[in-house]
Amino acid sequence: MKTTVAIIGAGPAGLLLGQLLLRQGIDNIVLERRSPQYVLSRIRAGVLEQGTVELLRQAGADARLRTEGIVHHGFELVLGERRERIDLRGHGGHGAVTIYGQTEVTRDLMQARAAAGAVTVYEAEDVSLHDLDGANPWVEYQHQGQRVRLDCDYIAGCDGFHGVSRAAIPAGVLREYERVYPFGWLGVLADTPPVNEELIYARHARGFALCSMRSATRTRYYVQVPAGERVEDWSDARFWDELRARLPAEVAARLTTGPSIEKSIAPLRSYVVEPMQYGRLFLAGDAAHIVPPTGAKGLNLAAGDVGLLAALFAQAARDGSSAPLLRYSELALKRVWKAVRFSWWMTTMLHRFPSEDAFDRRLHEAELDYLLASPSGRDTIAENYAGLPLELPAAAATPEAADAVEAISATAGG
Ligand code: RFL
Ligand code: PHB
Repeated sequence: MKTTVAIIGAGPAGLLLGQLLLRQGIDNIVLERRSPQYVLSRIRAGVLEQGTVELLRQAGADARLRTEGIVHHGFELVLGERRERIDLRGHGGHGAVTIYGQTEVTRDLMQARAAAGAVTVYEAEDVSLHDLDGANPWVEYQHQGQRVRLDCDYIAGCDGFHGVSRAAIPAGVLREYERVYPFGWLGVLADTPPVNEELIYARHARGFALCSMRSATRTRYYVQVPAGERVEDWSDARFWDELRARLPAEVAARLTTGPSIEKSIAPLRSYVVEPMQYGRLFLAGDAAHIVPPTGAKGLNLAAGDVGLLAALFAQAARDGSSAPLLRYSELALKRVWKAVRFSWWMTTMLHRFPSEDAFDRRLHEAELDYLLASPSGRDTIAENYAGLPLELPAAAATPEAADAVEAISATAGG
């Protein structure tokens, strides 16, 4: 088999890249280790930046998102009993996010890909990457008992944090940056009406809590739990009691509870690998970086990476040269690090750390107080939450590349 771009992983990064490339006439094959049902069963992100929505439009996968997504122009930061709304529109900007589940994004992209007749090999086992530093890389995998060789011009490693792509890069090439947090998020999905119109991020002496949603009838709530906590130890009743205890009294009084549809614990980590490319392999999404979910950035960073990569592929195709692709890592990392910083900051400000003392707590309170009292402080939070733009060099500013970049920059102050 032969294709131009072999894409490893059918998560949002891999599927979105596949669609953006197809629309530019660049053929690709996606290899996914799991079944489509398994991929769709993972409950994850729920907040899309404007740039992500725009990329989904360019991918031809935004029809349902347009009707079912819920646009929010703000969110609440809650400190004990004090409620502060962050207006994403800031000083005359148009900042907004769209509430739409990652599961639905994945489903829409899967359907768009199927409609385009593009090949996705699900349950591709034992994927291995070869000759990454030569002109003719190839991928090998096992499918339905057969060994298959896929020759390609480029490989996109979109296989998440535990994938094989990053691990295929020779030792000594990559530098890793990491912070593991001493807690996780226990998340519950339930068919109950949201407790608040907008998302609530709550800082509380008992630990962080988040009230999110998927629709007018489905909620997604999280509470911070110590690292190593077991989900079996959390009955629905215990979860609802803990959530209620961390919310302001007036909000807690309005909380509707119900049986959980899904309940899981996710560890929190910040991680970046540099560079995000090696020879003809490009890493995108969670394969290259992880952020704690506090800033709602993971899926949006994955989209930003592949939006940039698709723009550079378009330019390379036009120029008949792979030179534009050489700048992928440098350009992507600028935006990645800013989101890593913001996610780390949100996490640090809002969570309770086992190691923190009274001095740390006063500093965090003072910092939040200062920012919330200052219009530019609020704007800084709003701008980062709504999403920062991606920088592209002038050389890549051709019409298609500019389109893709504009998508990511759509939130940059309107
Ligand atoms: P994914 O989604 O992990 O997809 C990778 C795919 O690659 C496959 N794979 C392989 N395929 C072939 N061969 C192999 N050897 C393979 N190894 C793995 C996997 O099966 C999988 O299908 O990575 P991608 O595409 O980079 O997407 C990243 C996002 O999924 C992730 O960043 C977000 O979910 C993070 N995240 C959030 N991001 C946001 O932008 N906003 C949010 O509100 C938000 N909330 C969250 C989150 C993540 C969470 N968890 C569970 C970590 C909330 C939570 C609780
Ligand atoms: C979610 O709805 O799952 C969600 C929302 C906001 C976050 C993280 C997760 O920051």
